[in-house]
Formats: sequence, structure tokens, C-alpha cells
Amino acid sequence: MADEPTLSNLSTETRSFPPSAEFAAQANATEEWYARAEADREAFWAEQAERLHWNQKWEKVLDWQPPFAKWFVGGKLNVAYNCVDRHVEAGYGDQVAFHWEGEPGDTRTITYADLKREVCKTANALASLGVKAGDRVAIQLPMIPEAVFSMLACARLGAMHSVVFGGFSASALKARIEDAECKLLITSDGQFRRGKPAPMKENADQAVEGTTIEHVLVVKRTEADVPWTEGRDIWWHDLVDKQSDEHTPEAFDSEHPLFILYTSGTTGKPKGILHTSGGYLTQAAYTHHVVFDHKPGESVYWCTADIGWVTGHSYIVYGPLANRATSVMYEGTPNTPHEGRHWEIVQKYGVTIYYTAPTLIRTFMKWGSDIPAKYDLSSLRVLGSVGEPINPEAWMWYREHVGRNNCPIVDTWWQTETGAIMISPLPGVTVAKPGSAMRPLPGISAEVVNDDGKPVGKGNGGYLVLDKPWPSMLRGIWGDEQRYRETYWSRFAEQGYYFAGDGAKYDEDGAIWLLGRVDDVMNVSGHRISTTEVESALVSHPAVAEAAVVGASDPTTGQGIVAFVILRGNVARDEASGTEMIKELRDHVAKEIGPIAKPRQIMVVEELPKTRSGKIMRRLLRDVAENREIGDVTTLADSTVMDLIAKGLKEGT
Ligand code: 6R9
Repeated sequence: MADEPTLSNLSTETRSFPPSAEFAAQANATEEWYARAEADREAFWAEQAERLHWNQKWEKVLDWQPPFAKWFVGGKLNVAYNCVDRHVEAGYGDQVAFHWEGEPGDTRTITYADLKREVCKTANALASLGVKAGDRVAIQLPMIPEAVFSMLACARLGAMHSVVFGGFSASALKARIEDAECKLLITSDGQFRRGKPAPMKENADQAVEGTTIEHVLVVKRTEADVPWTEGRDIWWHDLVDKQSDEHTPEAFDSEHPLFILYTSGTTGKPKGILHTSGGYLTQAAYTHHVVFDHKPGESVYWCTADIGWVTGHSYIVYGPLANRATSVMYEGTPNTPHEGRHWEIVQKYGVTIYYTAPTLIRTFMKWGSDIPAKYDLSSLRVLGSVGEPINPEAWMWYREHVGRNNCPIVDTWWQTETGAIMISPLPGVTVAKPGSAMRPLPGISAEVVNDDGKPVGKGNGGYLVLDKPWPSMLRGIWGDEQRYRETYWSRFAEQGYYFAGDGAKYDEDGAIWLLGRVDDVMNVSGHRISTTEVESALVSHPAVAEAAVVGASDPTTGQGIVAFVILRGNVARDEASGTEMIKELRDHVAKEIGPIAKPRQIMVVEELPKTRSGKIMRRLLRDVAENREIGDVTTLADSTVMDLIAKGLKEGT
């Protein structure tokens, strides 16, 4: 194996890919945008806000009283009108808004005219249940069109939605309902996952018990028998179908709350991130336009995220619809009924823009490049990545086997808190490097600073901060101003920087490389080593399919590096080759990064614990690595994975 080529890792990556002249000639953005935004940031954002329809124009672009921002002050708009009605009024009622593909193979085509009717009916139904501006509505739904109708109906009424992942437990749902004091829950009888119907309504029943929920609105999806509470529970088809399909939208203040979305923090209690209307929609629309080079009426756009994640909010619902996109929405898992399902969908609808997460790209790699090779992917023009740092090898694989070496890749860094994309290459403009998010978008300002908040400069690493306010920034943590100040604004209070919680470094050219959460940065004998760097090195070995690395406390070195690896299907697994392989992998990491990065321990596993959004839960792996009892597993996509790992390790010893 020693003479097989190894792909480089983050530290040694030097490849770069300039845009083709052909792509550059037709790109939505140009290099000039950076300078224009830099010259007058507020004027630049005002220009972007013109993408929207305002019932009343703003008086002031920005009112910044750190850490509280107001954008487009005095402006009034309706977010749902911007995403739906105005396109119908402009004559695009027949354009497809969603090609929806159910997991079992059923499909629905929803035009903008259909979407308008459905959103109006849903808004009327919600109003009939007493939902009004300022109320909170919890939504736990599978990836079905009713999820979009529900979100837009809330926006239309000025009510806030709080979307909760379909896979979250009853207790997770309950905690979120209680925190936001929601009035209504919208859910379904069940959902299709991996070819089988799974129940949902039972979960909802447990969750709403003893809360402020007055009604549960239930969409029929799997036709499963469900428990029913008369008076409280209402079938969607009974209530929504009989409503008028006309509804006059009201214009709300630019700073009117749009939604709450919960995300995990360093403590056990999830944070309810609050977003508002005008600034959020402006940045969602602007970024979707420039980062994906979206052409209304021509592009076929597919973001594979779940609606319960911020990516689903900004890049399935608000950004694309504000830009009159034609989108694909897919209900199920990527290997149901076969591992080529995504490529089959790309081929079927002629998808031109595909936006997914590195964890899925690595899964596709594991399944093999012969699978995408069976399909016609020639419609693809732009590929996107989001959610975690993408290792150069996965980037290269994506480029070659999905993009046929012909599509710009946009590695988009952002967070639930930032609301929309912040750091990303621009297709047709940026010379991209595999694994780098490159540069803040025009209008956005970021820095990498040291412990004292001083910029580290080219070639160095530190903490990623946002040093200027941006339109789609969070407006707070629901009901907890103190936590908002502490979590994001206290670390660099003196400088007034937003602390993102991510490590990053500048390369010699000044491009930004994200290094993972700072809480995932290990300190080994005083050396700062990113879990991502070690993972990237491991994955660059031909025998490794996936890797997760944690820092486990170590009496001599502070922290020791512990790696969990999934081997590729063709690697021999008997004991002798296992021991040999582990030695080889340790040496490989030492060779790629340096002896200091050599993992103390490497454990071969079959699965890694991941959240529904694909993030590896290193906290749980740290529990294993430090021989502790395993902590809370409720946010795992599959809670049995930890049992498998624990069992595998016991058998291995
Ligand atoms: C959109 C989203 C945010 C955290 C963020 C960072 C990681 C997201 C990334 C990335 C490196 C990228 N992250 N995109 N890291 N490169 N392109 O993922 O929101 O679920 O709130 O997670 O995800 O660590 O701080 P969210």
C-alpha cells in the first residue's frame, strides 16, 4: 500500500482551480462587487434589499447598537408575499416552484400559482385557529410540501415558526415548545424513512402534554392509524382544504420576528436563535443569487438539507423562493431504494445546482464512484458544500465524480446564527482551493484573531470572528438576552467582535481555511491541532472511508488524539491486518502533519454518531475515548450507533 498515491491534507494542499472563461462571462457576480461593497457597505446592502418588494421603504439602512442591530429601519414588507405572490403577479404562476419527490416514488409538481393557493389556504386555516402576528407555531414535519406551506403561512400572518427536526424525540420537541410557548403544533401521522413508514403523531402527543399547545394540526402522509384527542387534534385535509385560497398579506416591520430555530450550544439547553424579516430575506436572497449563480426560470436547484436545519430554512425556502427558483425537494434517505437515488433525481429533473454536506459526499465516496458514473449528470453547473469543513480529498472526489471536473464548487461557511452564507467562493470569480471557504462575501467582513483579539495575519491560525454587523445576523436568543451577550459577544467584548466558535487560518495567500469548532481544537503538549486536520490526514489514506477525531484528556500531554475510523469495503479485516493497519495509519498521520499529530489510539468502527444534520457528535466519542459513561444521545440521527461502537470495542479488546 505504501506506493499508492496519497492525497494531500489541509496543511499541504496547494492545488487551485480558476473559473473557466465561459462560466466567468455569464456569472451573476464579478470581482468588482468586493470593492463596491467595501467602499460603502450600507449602500451595497441597500442595493441588495432592492431584490425585495417593500410596501414601505426603509428610512435608515442600519441602526447598530452593539450587540443589537436593526436593518432597513422603518421598512415594511411581507416575507411570504415576496416569496410567492409577487412572482405570480409578474406572470410566472406556471413556473414550477417545487418538483417534489417522495421517498416511495410518488411525486408532486407545485407551480408558483399552486404555492400561492396552498399558502393562502394554510394561512386562513391557521388564522381560524387563532394564530396571529407574534404567536409561535411549532412545526415537526417530514420533507413534504406542507412543511413549506406551513412556514410561509406563518410568515404571511407574522407568526414565528419554530421548526423541529422530524427525527427529534418527544422530549426534545417538548423542550422547544415550552421554551417558545408555542400555541399550535403542525405534524403528520408519520414519515417515510429508509423505505418504511415511521410514526410521528405519537411523538407529538407526548410532547404537547401539559404545554401551551392548543391544537395539533396533522398532515396525512403514511396513512398510519394514529391516537386522536378530540377537540385538540385536527386533520390538515379537514381544515385546510375547505379554506379560501385568497388571503391578503399584511406588511410587517422589517424587524418583525420571522422564526426561531433551536441549535445546540456548549450547555445542554438548546438556544432558540431568533431571526427577523427584512435583513434576513435580503441576505438569503442575495447569497442564493451570487453563491449559486442562480438564474430564475433556467436553473433547477436542489438543496438536500432537511427543513429542520437552518440550511433548509434559508436555502430550500426563503432564499430560493425570493429568487423565483425552481427547486427539487426530496423526502427520503439517499440510499432508498438504491445508492444512486440522488443521481437518478439529478438526471430526471436536470438539476443544475446541487448543494449538500461533506458527510454525504464522503458517504458517496464510500459507496463508490461507479454509482454516479451510471447517470447523466451533465446538467450540473454548480456544486455546493455546507455544514462542516470539507476535506480536500472529498472536495476532489466531488469535483471529479459529480462535477465531471467542470463545475465550480462553493464551500459555504455560515451558521444558524448568521442566517445566511458568510464566507464562500463566488463561482466564476474565485480561484478555488480544495477545502477552503476562501473569502468573506461582498458586504461581509470577517477576521481571524488570536487570544487577544489581534488579527493573526497570513499563514497563521486563530479564532474566526465577524467584525461588522450583517443583515441576516441573529437578533438574539429567545428569552435569554444574557446568554446572547455571553455566548457571542463576551469573548472579544473589547473589540466588539462576534465570536463564531470556529477555528480558522489564513494561508499564505490570505484564503480562509475553517478548522472546526474551537471546542474541537485539541491541545497536545502545547501544540494546537485541529480535529479536522487529523481527520483529513486519515481520510487521505486509501484504506479509510471516514474518520472522526477527538482530544481525550491525557496525564502527560494535556490531550491525546483518539481517532475513530471506518475502513473502506475492500480492506481486509482479520486481526493481523487490523494491527498492521492501525500502525500504518498512525504513521500516515505522522507523515502528513507531523509526529505530534500521531493519534494515541485508533479505533476501527462500523458507524459514527451523527446528528440529523450530519455533524459528528464528538462529545459522545470523547466519552468513549475517556472511558466515561456515554452522555445524552437524544439528538443523534440513529441512537443505536453508540451501542454498536461500545459493543464493537468490547469485542475488540
Ligand atoms: C449552516 C450550518 C454551524 C457550524 C459552524 C461550523 C460548521 C458550517 C461550514 C462549517 C467549515 C463550512 N460549518 N459550514 N465549517 N466549513 N463550509 O451548518 O449551521 O448547523 O448552525 O452549524 O457548522 O463549525 O460554526 P449550523
